[in-house]
Amino acid sequence: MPIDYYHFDVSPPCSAVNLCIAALGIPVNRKEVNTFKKQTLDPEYVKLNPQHTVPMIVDDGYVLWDSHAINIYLVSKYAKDDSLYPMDVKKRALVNQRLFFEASALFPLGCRTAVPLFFKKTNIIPSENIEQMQTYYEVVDKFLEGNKWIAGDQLTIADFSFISGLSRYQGIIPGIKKHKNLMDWLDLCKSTMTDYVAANQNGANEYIQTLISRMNN
Ligand SMILES: N[C@@H](CCC(=O)N[C@@H](CS)C(=O)NCC(=O)O)C(=O)O
Repeated sequence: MPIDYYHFDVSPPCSAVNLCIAALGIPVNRKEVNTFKKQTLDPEYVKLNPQHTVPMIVDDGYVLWDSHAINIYLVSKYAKDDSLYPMDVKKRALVNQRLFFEASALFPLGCRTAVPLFFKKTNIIPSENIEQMQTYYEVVDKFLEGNKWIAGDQLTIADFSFISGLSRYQGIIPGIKKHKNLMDWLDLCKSTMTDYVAANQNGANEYIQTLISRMNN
């Protein structure tokens, strides 16, 4: 029975899971939950996921949410090898470090910046958010110093998490272009990730266009 996959493609963490699903080539039963329409607050959804977030999966009755947890689970259960989430202790710890940075710093800043715009609470991005994001661009550029991918020399689930956010944030917060490692890695993701356009680009375009139109009003 295919996995039920609850998603909304404008959302960065859903793109992270889309990219992982595409890389693994596993069939899923896609169910859109539109966060703009607050569908995550439907009582049936909250019963499954009290945090009421997308993405979420239900795999043969097993319910799991949070993009990082989902990608770790999918790779651990369905991948042919461990390349996307290495078994080697030090390689895995590095992937985890990147994931925790994305989950605790990068994504929350993106969220604090985008959500008030999406819900028309403001039409500006505060200067401290711009400065903080630019600092993060610099940090991620350093992660990539001497590394082809976010956590070393091979593609891992850390790349899925980082590209889902950074491909969106770069469209609303300037400053990424001066970071060569980051620009090379963005190009590498675009040209090599499976189903990149459907899994990430389309959602990123809608995210950026919506926020730019909010800022112009
Ligand atoms: N850390 C979570 C973040 C999930 C999250 O915050 N999702 C947002 C969309 S980007 C959401 O579902 N918001 C709707 C709500 O909170 O009701 C993950 O990686 O999955």
